[in-house]
Amino acid sequence: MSNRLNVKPNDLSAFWMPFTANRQFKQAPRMLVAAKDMHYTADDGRRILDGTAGLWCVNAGHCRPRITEAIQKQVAELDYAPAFQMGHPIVFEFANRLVDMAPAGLEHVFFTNSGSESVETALKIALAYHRARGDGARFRLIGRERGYHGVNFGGISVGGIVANRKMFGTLLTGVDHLPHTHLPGRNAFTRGEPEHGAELADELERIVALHDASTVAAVIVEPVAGSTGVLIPPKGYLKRLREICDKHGILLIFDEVITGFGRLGAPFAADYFDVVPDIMTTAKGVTNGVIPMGAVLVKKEIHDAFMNGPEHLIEFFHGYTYSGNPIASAAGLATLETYKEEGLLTRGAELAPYWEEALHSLKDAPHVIDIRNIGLVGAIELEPIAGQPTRRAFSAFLKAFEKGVLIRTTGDIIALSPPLIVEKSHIDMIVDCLKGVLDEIE
Ligand code: PXG
Repeated sequence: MSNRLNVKPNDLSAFWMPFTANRQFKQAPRMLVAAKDMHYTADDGRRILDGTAGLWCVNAGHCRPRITEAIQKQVAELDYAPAFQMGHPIVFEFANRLVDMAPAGLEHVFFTNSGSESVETALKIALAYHRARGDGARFRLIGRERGYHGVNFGGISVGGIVANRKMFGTLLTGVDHLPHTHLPGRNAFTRGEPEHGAELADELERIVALHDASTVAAVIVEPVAGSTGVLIPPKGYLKRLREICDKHGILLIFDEVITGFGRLGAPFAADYFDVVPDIMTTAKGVTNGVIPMGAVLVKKEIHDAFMNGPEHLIEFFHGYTYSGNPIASAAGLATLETYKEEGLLTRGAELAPYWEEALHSLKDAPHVIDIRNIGLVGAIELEPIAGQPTRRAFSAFLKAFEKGVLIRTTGDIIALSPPLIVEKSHIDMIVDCLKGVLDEIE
């Protein structure tokens, strides 16, 4: 148990917290000091049930011995090795294991340190690929409204979350956006994939016609949009995007930072929806969230297009000091072993019906205007308080924490994504807690 229990920091002002209401937090801090399996421990000793796998990343649950031990062993043996012009065996092994489990055709891995960096890397690979083939007029990138692709400039440019974009100037040029797929009027309270909206993929044809296909490099989407509040693709939507991209020679990038590593009950969303992208971005669950790491998986043809010219020359001018660092690679290998040994990459499929039933039991609770679910992801959308958007869901978040459950909220949407080791009894606790929360909040 942590020796930090009951030790209070004496000043909270220096740390500028990310994506946080800093002033509110610092008046009434919510501190986590330890974690094990499905639970956190708060600094007052309370056990908090983790309804969000940290931030959608701790898929195997917390402080899993195999992962902890692998990190401890690696840090004592080879702590760091340069990633440029040098290698170490474990990163090659990890890349092989990732390729083994990835959808067929994705045969090469570029390592990063986060989802945001994976996105930047994927966009740069897409642009450079076309140029390497002598098709450098393809410079446009198409994202989607309400998309979240991290917080770096490429990611916020193709992303579609207004608050994440509006403060930051002109962003990347040559970007356009598909419409989002949220159709509450037609799809509210759908279980799993919505019936309506596949035709929204055809908007890609309109965008391509506007700019001419010869200028479009890639389309990037989250197969299931997570951060914006869990928008599940309408039936057939992703297949149509794939067809349109193929027709016009446009690369399709799936941002699987959230959906990767079992979240939907299949290893990747690409498996779940049976649509293979040309490039797939991952992070979070790749190391169970324990050590920062991202991995971009790439089709062989794309990788091979770079492998020409004199052999002493660098083929792709991109990389990070910590790309594939030994400790992250060791954590990643141990994570994949844990997933495999415990069947976690498909466990979500077994639990999904129970999860769905439990979530939808909240249909008649106060303030609820929509419930959505897929795999082990869920969202409960609340009617906003008039004139005060986000306030109701934030109250729900605070109240749930008081009651011992960690949830996430975005706008007025509660998003849920428990570790994949979740038991039915935990699901019941999450839903019972939310019932109480919704009854009590304004
Ligand atoms: N792409 C997607 C699809 C994501 O969900 C990123 C990229 C960026 O990853 P990094 O590692 O740079 O943060 C993400 C991250 C939430 C939440 O509660 C979601 C994310 C991060 C933090 C919170 O919705 N997604």
